[in-house]
Amino acid sequence: MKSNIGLIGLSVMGTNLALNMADKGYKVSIFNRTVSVIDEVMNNTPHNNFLPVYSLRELIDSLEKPRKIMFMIKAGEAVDKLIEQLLEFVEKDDILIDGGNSYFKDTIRRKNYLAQKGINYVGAGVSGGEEGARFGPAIMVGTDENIYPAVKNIFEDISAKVDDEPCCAYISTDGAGHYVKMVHNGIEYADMQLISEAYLILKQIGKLSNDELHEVFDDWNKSELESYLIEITSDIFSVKDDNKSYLIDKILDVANQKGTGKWTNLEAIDLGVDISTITSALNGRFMSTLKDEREKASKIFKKEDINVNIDKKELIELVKYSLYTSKIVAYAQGFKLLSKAQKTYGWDLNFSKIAEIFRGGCIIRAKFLNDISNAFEKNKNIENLMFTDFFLNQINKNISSLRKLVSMCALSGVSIYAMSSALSYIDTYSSSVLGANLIQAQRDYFGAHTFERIDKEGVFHFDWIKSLNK
Ligand code: NBP
Repeated sequence: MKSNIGLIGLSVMGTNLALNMADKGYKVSIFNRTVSVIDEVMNNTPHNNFLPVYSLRELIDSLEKPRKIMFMIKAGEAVDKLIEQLLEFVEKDDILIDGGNSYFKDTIRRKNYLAQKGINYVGAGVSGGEEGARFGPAIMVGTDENIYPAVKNIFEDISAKVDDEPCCAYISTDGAGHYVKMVHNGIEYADMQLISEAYLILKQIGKLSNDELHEVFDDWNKSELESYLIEITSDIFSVKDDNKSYLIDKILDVANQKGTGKWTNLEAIDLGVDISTITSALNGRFMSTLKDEREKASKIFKKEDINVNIDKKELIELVKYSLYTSKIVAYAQGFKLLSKAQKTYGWDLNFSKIAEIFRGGCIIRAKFLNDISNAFEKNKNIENLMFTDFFLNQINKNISSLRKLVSMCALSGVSIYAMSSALSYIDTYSSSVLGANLIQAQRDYFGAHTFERIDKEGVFHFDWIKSLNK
């Protein structure tokens, strides 16, 4: 009996995805460039539905046609190299599936390259890390619509389920799946940064103990903030190390990053979309790595005493609703970027469906995504998530909390990069007047860049210097 699918790349993600597929009854040919890894997998995590193969030739011969070959390998050059090697063996109508975190423009390029050779290409964004891969990731699929049915069943079967619905969807053509995964990762950065700011405020201003923080986050996880990240945050505050000290207090205050957050931000700059709360999260990570400089600066820069007179309960409520409001902004920015991308790259994106599949398997899975999905379902062509009735109400209800908290942090010198940028975004987005008329005037003054007027159609230039007799 031939295998249903081949899986190349038996590192963490590949091995777990292969096990997930095998559990669901698919026969999987497994292969890895360093072939000793194949034996390690067969020894450590054997499965009756695994067929170990030790060369690409053997892999090709083991698969039913049209062949489906998925790779879970390091993104970048490795994928191009592997595609070149596979081209020696694959036949017309075979389907190559890249499940790694590939850059979406690479996926578009590879799709077009392979299309010339009659080979089908799928760019699948797979979210959820090791556990997701093993027990149910969210899968965002970019490919030609007529190719999707060939991978739909297997992807739906292995994906996470929420209310029996698979967290897997056809997104649009070529790089759309990897794009949505990239934006998902950007939102994940913002979510984590906002939560860490909530922690910082409660710790520095509210002087909450780890036990109290555990309780607060546990409570929040029973509210509109219910999410995987809030849940694990609550857990984290309760964990002690071997010396019976809280582990969180022993962890260095530095957070690195791997690159997908950077791609989201570069892309937003390319498309001219403000995703400042997501950008703040990336900047927050950059700044965190300057630990020595920050230590030095903290001793020489003047700061007010963090001694705010506020009731603990009141502070917790302020932080809760500020976190919630800022989170709305981060998601609104992510979806705004998707909206611009669909126009730029010719995709047809279903925002409601995208929010729906984020509800399971993903690190950003949250109750809140139901509200996003419903909001977009009712308002398919809305310009901004913040315009939808539900979120508009939430923002108007909670903006004063965010305003009060940001002011309090500004006065006491607590760093809240992302929350303050969320407030600025709302204020900028809801300002009919921004002062950009002055920027037009300045540009025309020094560079004759011209300007538009509110009282006449057309483009104008004014001789500012001459009129001033300078
Ligand atoms: P890695 O990203 O660490 O990649 C290791 C795998 O790539 C190994 O199997 C390695 O084979 C293979 N590989 C390399 Br490196 N160069 C190759 C080449 N030229 N030809 C063939 N194979 C090559 O593995 P991972 O962490 O399991 O992630 C796999 C993919 O999934 C990545 O794109 C990653 O970004 C993405 N992803 C990861 C996570 C996560 O939580 N880790 C989550 C979501 C998505 P070797 O054994 O011979 O070196």
